[in-house]
Amino acid sequence: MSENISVLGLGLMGTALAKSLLAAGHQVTVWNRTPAKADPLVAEGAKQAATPAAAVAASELVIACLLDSRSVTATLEGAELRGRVIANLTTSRPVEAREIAALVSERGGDHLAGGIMAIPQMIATPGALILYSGSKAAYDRYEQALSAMARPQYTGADPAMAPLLDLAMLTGMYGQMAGFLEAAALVRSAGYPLRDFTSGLLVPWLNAMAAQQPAWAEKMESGDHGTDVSNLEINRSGVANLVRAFHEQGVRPDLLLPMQEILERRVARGLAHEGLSGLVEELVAD
Ligand code: FVH
Repeated sequence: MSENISVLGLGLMGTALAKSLLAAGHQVTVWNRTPAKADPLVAEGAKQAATPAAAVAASELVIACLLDSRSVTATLEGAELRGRVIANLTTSRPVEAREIAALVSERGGDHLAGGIMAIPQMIATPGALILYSGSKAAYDRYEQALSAMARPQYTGADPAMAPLLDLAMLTGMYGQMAGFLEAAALVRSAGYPLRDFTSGLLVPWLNAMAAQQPAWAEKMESGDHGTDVSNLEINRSGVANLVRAFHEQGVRPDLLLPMQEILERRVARGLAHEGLSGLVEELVAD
């Protein structure tokens, strides 16, 4: 079914989103602070709105994909939101998502917060995922239209949930990147070909380790951090050994040191018998 959909923000991601909606046959109205960025989309059939308020007036479903939450709030200022669904796909902190949801609701609109798990080139391809949270009624009404951009997944009524899961997925990515950077620096110090190490050794190893994560997650949920794999004493000694090897190879272990500190702290509490899942308890702020 063809829908009227407005897109606010035509950066790299907003442009990809608008393109995918046009390709799926929707009537797309676009607005961007720098108007010239709309030209290629207009050539493909989009209508260009002169102001954000005009773009919001044009469609019941409005997708915002802007720099940050502040630019979303500023862009929506003065627009009539009554009867509109604002799907904000701008990367936001959980607190900001709740604030924008409240603002939209006060002005008579419905709200969905989104977390885009894709780069622009992945939009409208099978690997792309967009997490949503907030109004279930709005999600159900527009699920099919949203699926033109990426596989949609609803994560709950709390508007903060999709942004939080988005940030959690990014956290996992940066953690993996940190491990990769340290490993690459160590391997490079020995002159072994990095490409062979990465595709032949590291990636299969990381995949095997990642397969253990659901079991660790169960332990975290239950609070039972017992292990039959390797306890914290073994891991503490293993990481200390790693840090020494780094120094011996002339490589800085900077990205590994926080992990070592957390391991030491947990063991110092007398919990050396636990498995690695227990370290999650050390990350709760006082
Ligand atoms: N690009 C990516 O890979 C990702 C992946 C996952 C999620 N994001 C998030 O998407 C939001 C937009 O990112 P983007 O890549 O499209 O970013 P830019 O190409 O830099 O475009 C930014 C747009 O925001 C407009 N803008 C900036 N400041 C304001 C403002 N004060 N008022 C109104 N609009 C504003 C900017 O307009 P202009 O510079 O063209 O006039 C662009 O349309 C972002 O949350 C990512 O985290 C991207």
